Amino acid sequence: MKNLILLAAFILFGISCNTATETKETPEAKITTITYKVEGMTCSGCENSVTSTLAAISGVDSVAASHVDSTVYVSFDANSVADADLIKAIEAKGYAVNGKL
Ligand SMILES: [Cu+2]
Repeated sequence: MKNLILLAAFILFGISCNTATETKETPEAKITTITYKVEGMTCSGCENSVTSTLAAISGVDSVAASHVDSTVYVSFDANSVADADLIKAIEAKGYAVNGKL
């Protein structure tokens, strides 16, 4: 009988441990929008290059680039991707990020 109580205690302990891990909260999306000042875009091809590069990054929601205004608007989940990574990706394409609007 004592063994049975011990066994029951172990089972209960196991169940409570499982529920503890299952109810772990997943972080909610923290949608952030930034408009970068980007130098070096001269045509719609440049806009497409920047747009497709950023859109391919996980966590990026939407992108709008304009070579006329020298701006790149990005909407993203700040819990998935960092602002600095977006800047790095733009600069890796050969354009210069000159701050934000
Ligand atoms: Cu171009």
